[in-house]
Amino acid sequence: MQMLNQSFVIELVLILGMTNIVLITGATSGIGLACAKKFAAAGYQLIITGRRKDRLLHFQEELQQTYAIKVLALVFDVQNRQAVEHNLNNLPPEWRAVDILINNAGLAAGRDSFETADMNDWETMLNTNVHGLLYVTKAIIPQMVERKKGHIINMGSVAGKEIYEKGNVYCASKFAVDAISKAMRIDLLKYNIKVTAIHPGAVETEFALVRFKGDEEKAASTYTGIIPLTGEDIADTIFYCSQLPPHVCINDLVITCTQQAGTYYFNKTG
Ligand code: NDP
Ligand code: 8X3
Repeated sequence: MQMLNQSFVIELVLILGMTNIVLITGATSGIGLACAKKFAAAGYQLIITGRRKDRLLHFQEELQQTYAIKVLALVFDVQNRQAVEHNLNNLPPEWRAVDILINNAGLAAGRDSFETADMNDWETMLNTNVHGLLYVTKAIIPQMVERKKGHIINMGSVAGKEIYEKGNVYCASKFAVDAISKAMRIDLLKYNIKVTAIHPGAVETEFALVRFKGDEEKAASTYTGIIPLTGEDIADTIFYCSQLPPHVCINDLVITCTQQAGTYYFNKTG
């Protein structure tokens, strides 16, 4: 019965042409994938992106089948400016009016002291978390500016609020996301565009596995003794921010699990 109601509402929304489009970068796992499912369940049309083509196409199919929505899957590396511009400046006409942009694609590479950290890791983090976010946003905002409508949701981190030992350039990249979000909010104010920055603490996704380059033991130790946030917790929070009335914009939101305070303090009691 509940499914029937949901399908009916989605059908009605489609017939009335009320469907909104949400673009989620980094939707092949973790927070991005959880966001894709959350917005799909609410009847949104989705543009999902990522580098891992097989996964992206698998989730495109799954989301379309499960939620009876349209999903456009775009495979590109956000670090590659030409690839970002090629994909996003050539969206099919019916996909151009993106209402919500979730700048989620990102990563930490390594957790090393400043003097021993790998320069390639630093470049990867800055190119992905900062440059990638800028390339994607610049490609999407012209139609938001024109329509005087839109919501940009940037994925920051508690690491963008406080520095921790061996966090160095990952923290710097998320401090940049924090600053860029504030700058966007000010500059885009005249166009009625909402900008929200979300800053999670520890979320159990593939994040730690990527950070520790496939070392499962190290990755698992990130969450030892705590019940971390899940991708779904963050997706619920983002969805809430996106559903507020037109005159309300959450600017900046820090969210941790109950056993974490800031970047450094944990109550690791299991
Ligand atoms: P995951 O590793 O599970 O997901 C990261 C996503 O980003 C994947 O879909 C990956 O797709 C995509 N991605 C990474 N690099 C690129 C790239 N160069 N081009 C395109 N897509 C890319 O981690 P999370 O879900 O946890 O991370 C999502 C965001 O949340 C990141 O910005 C992260 O910094 C932030 N965050 C995470 C926290 C955590 O504790 N997990 C806490 C605070 C913030 P693919 O590999 O297919 O390209
Ligand atoms: C991820 C959270 O604390 O590992 O952004 O940097 S932390």
